[in-house]
Amino acid sequence: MTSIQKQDGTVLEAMRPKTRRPPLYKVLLLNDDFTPMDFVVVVLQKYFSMNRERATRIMLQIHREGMGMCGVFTKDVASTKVKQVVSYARQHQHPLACVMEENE
Ligand code: TYC
Repeated sequence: MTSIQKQDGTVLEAMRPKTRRPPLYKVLLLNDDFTPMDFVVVVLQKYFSMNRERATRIMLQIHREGMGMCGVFTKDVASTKVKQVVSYARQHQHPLACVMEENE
């Protein structure tokens, strides 16, 4: 933070702004043995606006590595996406897990 040294030796320090940017949240999909690959690709396209190529790449990365990031959002948006994805997966009887975590 900028500080100003006055002639009498006093130092004026600017105060830290009292507002902080709200934390952002990663939305993650977890791998499992039962959800079909095609279904995960559809989820990534439908809820995370990915084209088919990118969705396929992310799905395969989750399949190989156990989890993967779908995007970074504000808390409300992340929480809505998690609910929508889980609800859509359950409607189709798939165990797909979707979680959010603070983006440190
Ligand atoms: N592992 C699943 C299969 O082999 C595919 C899959 C990918 C499932 C990503 C979940 O988040 C996931 N059918």
